[in-house]
Amino acid sequence: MSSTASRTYLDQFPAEAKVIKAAFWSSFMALAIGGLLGLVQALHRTDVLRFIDPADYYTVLTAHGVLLAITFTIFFLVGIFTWAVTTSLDRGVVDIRFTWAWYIMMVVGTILVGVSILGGVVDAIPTYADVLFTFYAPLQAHPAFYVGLVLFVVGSWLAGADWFRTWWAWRKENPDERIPLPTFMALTTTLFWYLCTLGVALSILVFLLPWSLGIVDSVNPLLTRTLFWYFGHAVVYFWLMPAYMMWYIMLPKLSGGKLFSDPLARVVFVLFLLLSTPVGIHHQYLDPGIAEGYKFIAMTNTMFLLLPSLLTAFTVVASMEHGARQRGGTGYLGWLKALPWRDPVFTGMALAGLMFAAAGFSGMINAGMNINYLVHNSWWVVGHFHLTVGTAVALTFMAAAYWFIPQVTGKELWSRQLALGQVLLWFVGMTFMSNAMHRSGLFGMPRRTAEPQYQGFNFEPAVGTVGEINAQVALGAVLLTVALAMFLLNMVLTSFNDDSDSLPANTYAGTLSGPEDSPAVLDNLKLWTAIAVVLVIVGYTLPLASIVDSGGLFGPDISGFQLAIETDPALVLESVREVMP
Ligand code: HAS
Ligand code: CU
Repeated sequence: MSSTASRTYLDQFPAEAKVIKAAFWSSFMALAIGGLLGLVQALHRTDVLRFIDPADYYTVLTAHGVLLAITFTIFFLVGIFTWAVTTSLDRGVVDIRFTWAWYIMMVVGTILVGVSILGGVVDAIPTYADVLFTFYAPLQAHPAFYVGLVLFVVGSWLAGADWFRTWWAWRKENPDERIPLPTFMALTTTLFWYLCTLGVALSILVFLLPWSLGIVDSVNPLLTRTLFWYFGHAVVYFWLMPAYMMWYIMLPKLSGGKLFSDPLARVVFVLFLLLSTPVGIHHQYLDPGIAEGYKFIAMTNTMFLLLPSLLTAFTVVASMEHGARQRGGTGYLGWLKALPWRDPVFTGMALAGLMFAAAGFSGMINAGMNINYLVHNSWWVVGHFHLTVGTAVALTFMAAAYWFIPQVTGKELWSRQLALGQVLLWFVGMTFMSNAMHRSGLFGMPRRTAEPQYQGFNFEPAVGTVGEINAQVALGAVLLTVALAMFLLNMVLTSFNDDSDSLPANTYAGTLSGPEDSPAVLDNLKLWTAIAVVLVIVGYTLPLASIVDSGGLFGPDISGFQLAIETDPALVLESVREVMP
């Protein structure tokens, strides 16, 4: 075995490394399929290449959204949080069989969900789930879809329990020590995940699943929507927190320095625990049936929630600057040149951070109640989340994988050049695609439609044309797909690589200001959880009560929307005439 200094994660924790590797590969498989479907949609929508039936568009869109936003992200998360907890506590999980159990549960859930969606295009499979990744009523899926989601989420709950158990075991042996930062990050994230998934669990188990099984006749659509968004905003930070963790504990080291402030990082994660959930109504500014006052409260909370990200921008960039100056960088901005731009792990994460700065601005615009009316349900929103989850998160994960896969397999990365080209190409592709999507939203191009043709209208964007927007989106999508293929190729070839000479050691960044500089109360997880619960009660009790009061717990008698979409114009016209004679 190699010396302590150059030990990889595989050397230290061979059993855990196997589970983490499995989680990463599950994540990559979702990325491969989900990503390819993204290309299919983009080319269809922009009218560049059409081979799917427009009626199947929503099956493809659902698979794209679920596989990327839920499967790819969360499998990667459980992998790196398991790494973070075991590495920073320097001890293995309590019982590796338990670890495999939750992983397998998540896999079974994913397969059920995937097959349910596939039923939408394969006649031999009797399921359907064209409900998009936001799966609220009145769209209805086959029961198998909801059961799969439940298994997946319960699997993630058990993963969280696994991290807590490991920490409790460590605490017994180290009663007086501060929680190491990576573990602190994993635990606070897990706590808000428990809190927010209660909403989606309630929505599925009490309403959507019984409704799809025919046990109840109807549901209150606004109630299931509100419960979804109670979860649906916090889930975006569930995706983001592992990326933030990488920016805090890897980027400073890769830059050649140390994390500027451990206490500030703790404050940030505490703020996410407190504020991630009571803001979900900012996705419902246009929903009738929720009073403006509650929307205003959600907006105010959202604006407070910008703070932890702004603090992150400060701390992470300050750490990078510190690193660059250690490497001989000088000047106000000249230090940027001293950063290790040839390292794909660094460059991928730095570019992801840079794009997140832009994503933050579009998020602030979304969050403004009045300006949201302009962009809601337009392609702008799709541009926003391709910068956030599609780049800040996805690009960070891919860059991190260039470091992690060698750690958990003991094999050297196959090609650093290919990796560097890959992260750059992702950045360029996303610049084209997301910028065009944002702009198109400003002149009203809708999201979630296969047929956004404008021949019948006199359409006048302030800058450019519909054709130019479409061309940029299609070009961006093609570049992203090439980047995705480059990533997967590198991962596969790394797995078959026989070289293991220069593997990086399993470490993370030290700190300039450590936990001893922060008050011990920051580590009081019970206190922060209690406050988070109170904030949720304050933010949600009244809106939920009034939704139930006016729409009923199981709603007025509303049946699910038809899942087959009519594409024959004559029949569409006829059905419109029925409603509006
Ligand atoms: Fe969002 C819609 C508001 C962040 C994801 N968002 C969405 C949807 C998704 C999503 C998926 O208020 C669509 C859902 C659907 O299908 O309908 N979002 C926000 C706000 C933030 C925000 C205020 N969103 C995210 C993140 C996501 C995500 C993170 C995924 C991971 N979003 C909204 C709203 C809507 C919405 C409304 C509803 C819109 C509608 O009408 O439907 C904030 O958290 C953003 C804060 C970020 C910042 C940026 C800080 C900058 C940093 C960069 C540092 C730089 C570095 C690199 C490290 C303030 C941290 C330096 C490099 C060098 C070289 C020096
Ligand atoms: Cu949100």
